[in-house]
Amino acid sequence: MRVIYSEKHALRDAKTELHGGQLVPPFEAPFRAEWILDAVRKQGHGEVISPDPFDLSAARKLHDADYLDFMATIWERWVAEGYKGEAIPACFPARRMQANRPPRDIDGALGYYSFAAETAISAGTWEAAIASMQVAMTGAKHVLETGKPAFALCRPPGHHASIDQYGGYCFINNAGAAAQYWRDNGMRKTAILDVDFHHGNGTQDIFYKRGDVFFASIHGDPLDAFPHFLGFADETGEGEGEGSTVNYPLPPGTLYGKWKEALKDALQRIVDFGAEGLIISLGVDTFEKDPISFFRLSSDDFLRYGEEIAKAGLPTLFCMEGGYGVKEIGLNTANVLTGFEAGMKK
Ligand code: Q9C
Ligand code: ZN
Repeated sequence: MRVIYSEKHALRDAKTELHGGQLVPPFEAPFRAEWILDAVRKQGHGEVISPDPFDLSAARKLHDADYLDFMATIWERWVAEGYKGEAIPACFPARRMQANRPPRDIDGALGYYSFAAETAISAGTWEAAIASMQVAMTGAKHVLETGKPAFALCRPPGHHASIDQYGGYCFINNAGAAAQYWRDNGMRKTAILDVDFHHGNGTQDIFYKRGDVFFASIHGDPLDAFPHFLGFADETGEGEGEGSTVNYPLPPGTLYGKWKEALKDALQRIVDFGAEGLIISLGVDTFEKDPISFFRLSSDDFLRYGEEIAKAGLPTLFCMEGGYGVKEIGLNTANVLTGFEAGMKK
């Protein structure tokens, strides 16, 4: 399978993540992309290309202009402010406060344009986020032109990035940019299936009122897992998007058997919707040994579900999302791609 990768991912190298009351080395770190690239090469997905230099015009259809301006300038503003650490928000527009006036003050702006505090912004973060979006869009282009699958090795990930907020290690919605690319280049209906352990709150937010991009997510029940405040089964879309969002929140300890039922249901819904292409938000943090998640998929389960996805018979782009800590993130990611290719031949 064609792989798209950019060395610029390494520019996203924050030193801190707010975790358990401490500033720890981030779970979302450069080694992830290197381990994944090694493993996909090892399984023969060796045709690795660099991304095309796409500009932000697709991203502008997903994210608000003021959010993108904020992201482009926050690090230099933070440095100019004289702060010593990385940029972390500490004050948010919470219940019964007003969330309609972007603050002039930098600490206020950080809280306004984020929904969580674990993700520290550092030098190079924005450049890496743009490269990651280009990786996704280049994958989308490849799939559209050839009809063949591709793996966009995106880093930083994207599925938590909403219309106007970053968080959960995400800044630009890469899968969303890929879907937008398909829509802008002739595909009438597309679908994003999010199999990352965490709910794709950003992707859902972006497409919630749109009828052209179906969104399905299988994830840890928000009552038990990040991002906590979105991803419930009663969220089904709004307006033209009514009926084109579906969530499968699942409990702690979920094994492949139950997870696969959700996957099959989601794929059926996507086929019934009439999607002409499928984007997989591929997080491998569903793995039993993931350090921050609570599903119990084994490495072989990733092979199996890759095969299931192929049965939908759609032109497919895989966009990397989460998966942390353990060496198996590479194996598990490569297994999905290998399983998919095996499924295509059946
Ligand atoms: N400090 C993705 O998988 N909070 N993002 C976790 C550990 C944030 C996950 C708690 C998790 C974000 C793309
Ligand atoms: Zn995740």
